[in-house]
Amino acid sequence: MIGIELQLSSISTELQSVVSKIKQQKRINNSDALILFNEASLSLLATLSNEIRERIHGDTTYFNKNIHIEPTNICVFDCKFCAYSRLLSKKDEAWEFSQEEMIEKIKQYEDGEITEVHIVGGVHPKMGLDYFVSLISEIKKVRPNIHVKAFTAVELEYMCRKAKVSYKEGLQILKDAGQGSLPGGGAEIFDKEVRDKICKDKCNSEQWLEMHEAAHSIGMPSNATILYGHIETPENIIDHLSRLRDLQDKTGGFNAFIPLKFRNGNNQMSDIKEVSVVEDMRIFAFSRIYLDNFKHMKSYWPMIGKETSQNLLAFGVNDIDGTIHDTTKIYSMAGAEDQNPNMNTDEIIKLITDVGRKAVERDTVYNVIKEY
Ligand code: V47
Ligand code: SF4
Repeated sequence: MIGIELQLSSISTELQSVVSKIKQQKRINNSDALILFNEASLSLLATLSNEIRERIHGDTTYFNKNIHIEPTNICVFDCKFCAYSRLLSKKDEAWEFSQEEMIEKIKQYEDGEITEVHIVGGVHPKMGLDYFVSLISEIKKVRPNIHVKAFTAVELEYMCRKAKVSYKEGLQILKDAGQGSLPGGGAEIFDKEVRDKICKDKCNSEQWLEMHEAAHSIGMPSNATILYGHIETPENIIDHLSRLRDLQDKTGGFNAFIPLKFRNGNNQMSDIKEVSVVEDMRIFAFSRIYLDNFKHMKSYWPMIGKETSQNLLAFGVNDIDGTIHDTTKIYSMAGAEDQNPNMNTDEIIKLITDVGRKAVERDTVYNVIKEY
């Protein structure tokens, strides 16, 4: 308390009134948010976001036991930040797993050893709705209890368009096959001008939001992301969070928000310098404060790093995703430090408890599996 009073004495009256709103648990509007974003010190953002985190979760920090399956890196789209996709013409660096190979990957883990499979990949012109319905059904046959969190809104929009079904119909077909939820990728930045510069050809912002609304309407929860640290402005970030907060007010279907730091390796935006860890901390804390109707704030460690994820536990984060078992290439190909992302349960628990937090294993939808 003394800390925040000292901080308040040296800030503008505009920022003081924003802080006072936050302290009274009142919603901040977009002009308040801009003042907070531009004027608040890192320590003020830390104090405010940590208070919110501790009010909702105490010291609890969630993780899960999961693997990723990336069916292919062949993609019909050409996002400028993507280090991972290969067009059909550059076949030498492309991969395309068969269903049998993907099922074999899952069978490597005993029933219960992992609770979630996260499936996201390139948008392959020949892998459509039927293909993925069959994949999910086969997964559920061999591991009936596993939660399938699959396909970004970008992949889903393409699948539904090709199959000539509405978003709701397509999602219902996938749900009936056993899909449990949607990951948050593909959101990038909703502002049209920026989106057109970094990923013009894939699903637009309105379609991304409609897809998630359709999922929520049939009882499939989802996550949301933002791709930050490239050409976006503070106004673009606030606009992005504002559209997510509005949809969450309407549906309540988002579980977690995951800020994704732009990594500049091997892509068409490599000339843009990556932002500092201080900037990471500011974005996470700011998002925790602004998104007052999101319960969970996740730091995805394969992308941002283990140490930064640990530090972010003091900046609003209450979830650090899962064990991963070296099953994703999206970030290592874009220059993330960890070329073989893998953490065993003991390492994850140590990462959390070393900074005085409590480690709790969860399933995908935040049911508690084990407290440590
Ligand atoms: O949409 C691609 C991002 C996302 C880069 O919901 C990049 O639990 C930074 O959606 N630098 C896909 N980011 C990953 C994703 C995800 C990951 C972990 C957990 C969850 C979840 C979702 O990866 C893409 C894009 O925003 N991405 N390239 C890059 N160079
Ligand atoms: Fe394709 Fe996804 Fe890469 Fe965009 S980010 S090019 S949609 S794999």
